[in-house]
Amino acid sequence: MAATTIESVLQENRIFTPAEAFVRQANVSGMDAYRRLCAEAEKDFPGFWGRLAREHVLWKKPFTQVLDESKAPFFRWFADGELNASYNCLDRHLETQPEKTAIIFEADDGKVTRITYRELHRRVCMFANGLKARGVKRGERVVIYMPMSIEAVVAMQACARIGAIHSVVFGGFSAKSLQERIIDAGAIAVLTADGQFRGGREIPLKAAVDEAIAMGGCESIATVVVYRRSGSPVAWQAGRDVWMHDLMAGQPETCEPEWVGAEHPLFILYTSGSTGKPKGVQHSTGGYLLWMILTMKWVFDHKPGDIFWCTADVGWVTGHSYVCYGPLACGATEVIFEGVPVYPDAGRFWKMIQDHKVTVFYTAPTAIRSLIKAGGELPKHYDLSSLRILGTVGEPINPEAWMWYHETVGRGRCPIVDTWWQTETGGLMISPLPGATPTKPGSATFPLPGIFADIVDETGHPVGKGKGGMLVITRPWPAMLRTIWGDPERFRKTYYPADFQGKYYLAGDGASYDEDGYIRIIGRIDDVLNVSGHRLGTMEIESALVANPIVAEAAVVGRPDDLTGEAICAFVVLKQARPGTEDAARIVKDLQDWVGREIGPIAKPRDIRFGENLPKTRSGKIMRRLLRSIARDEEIRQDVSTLENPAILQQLSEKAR
Ligand code: 7RM
Repeated sequence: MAATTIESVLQENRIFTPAEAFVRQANVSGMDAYRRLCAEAEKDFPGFWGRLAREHVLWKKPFTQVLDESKAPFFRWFADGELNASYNCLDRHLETQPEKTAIIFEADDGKVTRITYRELHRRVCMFANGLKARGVKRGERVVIYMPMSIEAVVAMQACARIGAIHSVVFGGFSAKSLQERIIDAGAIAVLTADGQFRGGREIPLKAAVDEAIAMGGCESIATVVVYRRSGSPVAWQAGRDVWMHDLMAGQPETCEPEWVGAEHPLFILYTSGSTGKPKGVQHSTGGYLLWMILTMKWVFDHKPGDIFWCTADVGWVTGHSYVCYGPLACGATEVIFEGVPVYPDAGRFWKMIQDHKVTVFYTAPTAIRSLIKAGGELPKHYDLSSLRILGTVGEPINPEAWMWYHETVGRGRCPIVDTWWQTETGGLMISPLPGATPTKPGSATFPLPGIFADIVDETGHPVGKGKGGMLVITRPWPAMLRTIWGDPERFRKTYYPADFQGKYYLAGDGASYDEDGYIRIIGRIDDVLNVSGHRLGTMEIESALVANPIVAEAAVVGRPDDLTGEAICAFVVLKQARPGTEDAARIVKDLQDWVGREIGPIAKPRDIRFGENLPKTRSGKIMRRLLRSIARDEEIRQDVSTLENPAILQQLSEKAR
């Protein structure tokens, strides 16, 4: 494990206390209420979770045991209870509020479509019946590769309804990435669309599915369901391919939910790790759903009159938890947006908040920074008075962006919840409660009730106030990942390493406590980059580069970037001679496009530099520290005495443009 005693250099003393009126109406009202919940969890851990699970989730068969630790770290929650996630998201609202709008969908071109809980339920049932007719059964894996749409939510909910395990692949990933995920999951069906619209451009999706399957190894796929979005022509394989509307036509409008055990996998979502191929993070049904409901109520202070908008794509965990499951389980009205924040202009988000009277708005720091840059004054031209809570997720938010969000978007009235969590944690973990926690810009503040987090040194000892180290979670929690699909050993080694006697969940993030015990997340401690809030393994990008026939060796590091958080820098050794300036520019472009095809456009290296070799120690280890300095155009001050080949530092410092 890397040395990780991190010194916090940032001093932030501004404190924002929630307004009295907000506190009074909040679901968790005031710090004492927060502390009471924490104390309850501390005093009787299973009692706390058992109470909440009985109060907030609808069970077909009640559970008798809350937590089974006998096979730790393979924890089991509410294991003998039975339920259905789609029933909890839809059917429970049919009696109480069938005509309430569930989703307000705004297309890229501005067209708005609303759907009620009754209608959403009907479509989910019809689609679920259609999937069953194609032989999709409980436990089977279904890959979803769809644009942001009501139909994507219908697809996910339909899988949940029949107990099939969905694995959503972000529409920005390439055919190659899609193929790898289809194979790893052993999927029998792919649900996709002809195309999607983003920023006025049409991007084909079905073509990538065809390409992925043609690459081979996907023989398990018997069905490809296609949602007609763009109307553009697509290739068709009779027997295998079916239009979504044809599949649904004539299907019964109700579908008995498949009652599953609480531990039944709800979904697999692939995420980057520091080594090897992406990990299929496997989530459960009961514990996951409970935590989505609780975090909606505690952190987003959910109320029946809210218009909730989480801008994340359903291809990421944030879109699973706070687009597909959390809001619907709470009977919320939510906004789903197909497009991008800067189209037709950088006022799009603000216009949508105004038009739909959004009350709770949840987005990523990278979006906030890009909107500041593209039009920091624009929010002033819109009526944002409906807003009452602002949230961020995905990466550390710099205090400047936090202050802008607070003042210019929230007009100083809205608490900001800076929510720290991961694909693996399922839902929010460290976050302010809007009606309780005094916030500090750039701090995710404290763990939520029932979550036991700490910051420790390499030996697992808590570092204490004013110090930095590694972020760990010291007790299991209901929404935690259960395993890595098909690789339980990798799960154990990655998240419950022997360094801490297998007792702590290692988040892979560095963090520090300030003098008041506030937690500040510093960033990854492993070889994972965070580009625009998206996790990318350096290994994945290196493997993609080396897969190119002209590349001999590659190393990838991140450098800080104002807009995207981190930018990807690649150091490449070619099989041919080191290129001159003109050749270099062409090869850079070729390699960027190559990585775009291998993984997806988000993984394209921003800078590529060429050397005859990489800086290595005598034992052959690449010295990434040095590469990081070079990537930042810093003078090299580190000790280079262990370096085998110091001359190449000069070569690598020359940037190819
Ligand atoms: C939800 C999500 C997880 C990684 C995580 C951190 C970083 C996320 C924050 C944050 C600072 C935050 N899932 N991260 N939230 N860093 N403050 N509020 O992003 O699996 O894609 O990424 O993102 O490094 O480990 S994720």
